[in-house]
Formats: sequence, C-alpha cells, structure tokens
Amino acid sequence: MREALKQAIKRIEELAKTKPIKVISHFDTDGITSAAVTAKALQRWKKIFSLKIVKNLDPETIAALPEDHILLFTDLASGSLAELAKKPNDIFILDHHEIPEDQEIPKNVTMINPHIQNHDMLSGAGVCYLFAKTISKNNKDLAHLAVIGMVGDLLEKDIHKTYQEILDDAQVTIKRGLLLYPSTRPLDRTLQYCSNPYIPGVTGEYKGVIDLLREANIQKENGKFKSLQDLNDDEMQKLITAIALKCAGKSDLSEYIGNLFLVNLFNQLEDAREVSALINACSRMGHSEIALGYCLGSPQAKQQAEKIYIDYKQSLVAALRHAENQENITGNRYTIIHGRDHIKDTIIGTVASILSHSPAYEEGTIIIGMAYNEDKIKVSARLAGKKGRNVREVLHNIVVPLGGEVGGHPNAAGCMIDKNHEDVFIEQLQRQLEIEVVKA
Ligand SMILES: [Mn+2]
Repeated sequence: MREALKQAIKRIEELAKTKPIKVISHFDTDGITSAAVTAKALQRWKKIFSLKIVKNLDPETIAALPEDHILLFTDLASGSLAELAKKPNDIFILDHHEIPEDQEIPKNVTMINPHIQNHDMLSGAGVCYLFAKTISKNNKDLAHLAVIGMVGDLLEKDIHKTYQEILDDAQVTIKRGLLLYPSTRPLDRTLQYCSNPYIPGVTGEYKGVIDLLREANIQKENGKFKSLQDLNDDEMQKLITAIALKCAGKSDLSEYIGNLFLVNLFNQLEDAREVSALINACSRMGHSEIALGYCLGSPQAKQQAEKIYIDYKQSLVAALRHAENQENITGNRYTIIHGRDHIKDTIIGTVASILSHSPAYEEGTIIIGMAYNEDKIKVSARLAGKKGRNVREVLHNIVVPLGGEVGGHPNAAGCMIDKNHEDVFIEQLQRQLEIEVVKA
C-alpha cells in the first residue's frame, strides 16, 4: 500500500499544478477525522482544495461535483465506482469499504484501499493518515485523528502492525479496563451519562450512580470521585462486578472490557471513545463543520462542539429514562416504545439501538421505537442480539400496504408513516410480531 500511496501522491502533485482538489468525505467520526487529516496534509503541501461532507454518496451528489477539479474521496466511494466512471475527472479514493464484486476499478480512478492492496484493515482515517505521512513525516502529529477514526469505526479490537505504528506515532496511552467513557472524568458523571452500555437504574439517575459506587466500595477522594483511568485493578474489578449485578447477569460484560485509548487533544488527555462520540453527535445534529473544526484544533469549534455534545447527551439520557419509565406496549419477545412528542425523532433510532444492546432485553427481542415528526411518525426497529428474526421484513410487511418504504438491514431498520395510520400500524405490528414469535 505504501508504494501505491507514493504513486498516487506523485500523480496528484502533477495534476494539482493546474487543477484544484475537491475532498469529499463521510459524515461519521471516521469520515470527519479522514477529512481533517487530509485537509491538514493538503494545506501543508500547499495545494488548493475545498471540502465537502456528505451523509451518503448518491448519484445526484456525484453528478453535481465540478468537472474541473481533482476529486479526492475519503472514507467512501468504493461502492460508487460505476457512477464515478462516468465522470471526466481524475479521481482518487482513500477508503476501506468493500468494493462490489465484479466491479473493476475505472481508468480515471486511483484507489487506495486495504481490500485492493491486501493490507491489514484500517479505518478511512487510518488510510488517510498513511497518505499524509507518505507526503511528509511532519504529518505524524495527525496520528491521534487516525486513532479516533479507528475507535469510531470499531476497529480497535485488532491492533496489527500498522495500528501499532499509528498508536506509537500518536503517543497514545493504553489502559485495560471497563470500556465506559469518558475514562478521564470523575466516575459519577461518566456513569450518569453512560449510554453504552445502558445500565438500568444507573444511567441518568444520580442516586443510582451513588448507590452503585457505594456497592463497589469506591469512595470520593478530596471531594470527588476518581476517573475510570485512575482506578487500580482492585477497584476496577469491584466496579465491573457491581455493574454486572445491575445487569442481572443477562448480558455478557466481557464485550465491555478492553483497551482504553487516551489521546492528547487541546493539550489534554482525552478518551478517544468520548471524542468519537462527540464528533458523531455534532455531525448527526447537522454540524459537521463544527466537528471538523474541532478535529483541526479550533478553540472556537471546541467550545461549540462541547455544547452540542452536552445537549445531545442530556436529551439522549432523558429519552432513555423516558423510554424506561413510561408504559410501553410489550408482548412475547417484543417491546414497542412510543415516544410520541417526548422523544425526538432524531434520537429515537439511537434510543432503540442502545436499548437493544442493554441487558434489560433478552436476546431475540424486537424493539420498535416510534416518535412524532410533525404529521409523520418515525419508526426505528432493532433486534436485541444478532440472531434469528428479521426486523426489516416485519416492518416491510406492514408499511408497504400503507404506502411507505422501509430502509435498513435484518437487525436494524426504519421507516416513516403517516400519523393517521398510527393506530392501524400499532395494531398490525403487534399481530405481525406475535406471528413472528410462533414462526421462530
Ligand atoms: Mn469508515
């Protein structure tokens, strides 16, 4: 891959003498950090460029891209090669997504992708970081962004040689323990806003937090609780046991034990998972530019991003508590959480996702979240665990006759329905879910 990068860089160097570059990246954490690494590298390389962040790369977006630019896609575009072949531009792709079978790389496209170069798997930001480092060793100070992208795309379980190199470049501190974040702030706050995992009776409930810490025999020191990363092994073990008890043994906590990655950001040690969640929250709330500014080190963007993130966390935790405390429609291995106007439609999918991973629901349970959006209802369906039932199909069978469309996968799907179909939808949904169980 290093050789392919060198070739690509040489070619960009040549083309950029006469043309500006347009960077197009994805709007999640990996995409934003990819864009930040690439933008910094191009800036230092003294290239003229502009940047665009997109939620998905549809044919209309591709068609609208200027023809007199070099196009540089990061963390996306591997699935859009057929569309890109129609463009007259010279195109470069720094990505890690799979390339559709039988799809050849078009002549106008230079692709750097671990799937093509048979390289260890990297996130988009990891590929962009190697690109930046190949341009100049001075770009080594961008390595922490590649670490945040790695965590954002959940690739941190496999630390191979290249990731070890990136972690070294970023001077990351790694600590083993419970994967709650942020691991750098007082534990009571971390637990109060903890949504992954969602701990029933603790998340969003300060009294529950204090009880849990008492059960774990963790006390305040100098008026405040230690942070997760400051716990000794014994304290860490007690905390894990106390949380496992809260989760009633239904869930396997071992997936929440692993490496904490501490990166240096704004001259402070930050938990890469927390930073990733912050970037994601900003982008989801429609502020990709602030997320990008944060990654590029702007103090003003930092202030704005933190405010957006706090609001997001608070409304998420409030929504989770609402979902837990309200009267839900439950049946045989399903729960329908109707948030109405109490849970925002922008958050209902996340709420359903978090609950589907929570120990409160047995594996195989279908969780359907609903929330009003003016005269429509946003519906999000999730499957707890991975096996067996197809939530996309369940929604599809009901929604298509009502004139709607369902998007997603077998274990996570969603749709919009008209508000005047509310009652009939719920009624048919219940019937369908009962049939599902019999079949399963
Ligand atoms: Mn990615």
